[in-house]
Amino acid sequence: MNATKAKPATFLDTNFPVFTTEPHKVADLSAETVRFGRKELELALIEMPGLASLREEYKGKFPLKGAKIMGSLHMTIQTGVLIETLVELGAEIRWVSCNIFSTQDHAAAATVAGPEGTADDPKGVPVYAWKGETLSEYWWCTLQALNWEGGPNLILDDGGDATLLVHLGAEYENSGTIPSPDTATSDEHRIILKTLHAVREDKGDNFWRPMAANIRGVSEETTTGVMRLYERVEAETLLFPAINVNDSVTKSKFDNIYGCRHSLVDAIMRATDVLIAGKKALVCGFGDVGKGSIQSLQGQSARVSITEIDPICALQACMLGIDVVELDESVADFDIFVTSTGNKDIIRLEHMLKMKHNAIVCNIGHFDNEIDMAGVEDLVAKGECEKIEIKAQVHEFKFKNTTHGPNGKGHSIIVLAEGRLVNLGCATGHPSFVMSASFTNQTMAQIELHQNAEAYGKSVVVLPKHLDEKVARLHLDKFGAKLTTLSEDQASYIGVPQAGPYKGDAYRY
Ligand code: NAD
Ligand code: 3DD
Repeated sequence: MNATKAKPATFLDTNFPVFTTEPHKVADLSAETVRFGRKELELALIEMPGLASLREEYKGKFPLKGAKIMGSLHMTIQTGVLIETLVELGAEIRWVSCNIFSTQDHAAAATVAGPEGTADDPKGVPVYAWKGETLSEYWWCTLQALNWEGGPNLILDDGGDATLLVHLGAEYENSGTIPSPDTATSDEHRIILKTLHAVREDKGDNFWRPMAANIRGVSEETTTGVMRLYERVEAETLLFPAINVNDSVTKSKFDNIYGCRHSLVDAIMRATDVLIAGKKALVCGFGDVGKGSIQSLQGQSARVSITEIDPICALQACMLGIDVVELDESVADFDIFVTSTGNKDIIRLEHMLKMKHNAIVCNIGHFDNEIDMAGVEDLVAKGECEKIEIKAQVHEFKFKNTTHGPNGKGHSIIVLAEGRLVNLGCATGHPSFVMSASFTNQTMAQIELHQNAEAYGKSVVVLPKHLDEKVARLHLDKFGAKLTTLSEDQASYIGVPQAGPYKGDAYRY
């Protein structure tokens, strides 16, 4: 009698093998979806002069030859242009999205097909991403992109999830134990621990340390990911050098501000079709993203207020005629709520219970812990609130025990993208031109790490200012901007090199 062949282990509740042999996994690799994606990649490149210029500058030189880059960054059309720029510069790539709702499926398909391939004969890069992943599928995708013959030697991260998985994996292998999923502090934390247990069962207890040792560095895209890196420097647990791309001026003072100015109301309108003009809108946090979000809402003539903890940012708001309010006291006054703090527990259940009927609630920060989604989902589980899907990433939460809704019954709130970043969950994120500046910094950071990672030790650094100014220069022609030339005499008068950098490191743009 044949011994029954042991069924390969499946990964958590996904029914996927823990490690797949599939070269990619996307929602739809049909010819039409690939065509649509390829066309949008072509159009996007024209709007991404920084990346186009780097492709030209490094044509035939392959500065990233030998680089094996694992990318965890929203799989959008703009990211597709970044990926194909890195490939043109010589890199090998494996890619996932850094959010369960942010993938644009046609971008994923077109990136798998590649410029020389087709839906039937894909010649692009391995992408494991689709819009609407479950959390288990999300971490499965991250694991597949890291699982590479000989391992990746660079990471390009947005929010730090890929960096986190490698660090936790190596840490627990060193300590000899992986905490039980029962000790988890959230659903996502539980899934991460289960991921690490599944890997150990499948690959033993020396899978992550060799991978971590092979990784020469990471470039981090966003504020929250950078915060996590500095926490590791503080705790002396950072395993490899990191370049903080977010704090390039041509990233955070453009993407975080003008990108959100463009994409916040785009998302609210696509999700709800609500008139924003005249409505009272509250933005929690008045940093770069908060400033862009306020401008976005003001562009639609909303009446805007902010909350802040930082007196300097609060004073900036006052100077712009924006009210600075305290959420607990004013929650019932607003029609639209946007969190942009990079912090957690900003809008809590007690706030939701006091909100106007059909108030719109969304987050544009990186993670979904700014809004207490776990708290409101818990109320749904208890039967005290009904969750109604209006359409994908748009839900009505109908409270049963409040009395200020229609006919004195329970009120509702409309939550977008389930509390995840709304501009990528309910729209397509920032426009190509803005992402061009961010991704030109990313490409420069990857080249710097590939060429000089060991020079940085286990630290977090920012790209030098002359590269920041180079990124800005690469984007001026598109606007027909004409720079003034600084004379030698003027340069010495203000004490800067004639060719720049034109500002000191302490300068605040
Ligand atoms: P930032 O540090 O410049 O701004 C955050 C602001 O929130 C700060 O001014 C801080 O004082 C304030 N804040 C913190 N805790 C608060 C609280 N409890 N109440 C009120 N205000 C509080 O950061 P940023 O660059 O604006 O990024 C904010 C978030 O947005 C981060 O998670 C970042 O990763 C993310 N981000 C998202 C996008 C996007 O496209 N969705 C783009 C860039 C950055
Ligand atoms: N982000 C916003 N729009 C994006 C797009 N179209 N493609 C990729 C990523 C995009 C998020 C970025 O702003 C990222 O830099 C961040 O979160 O800071």
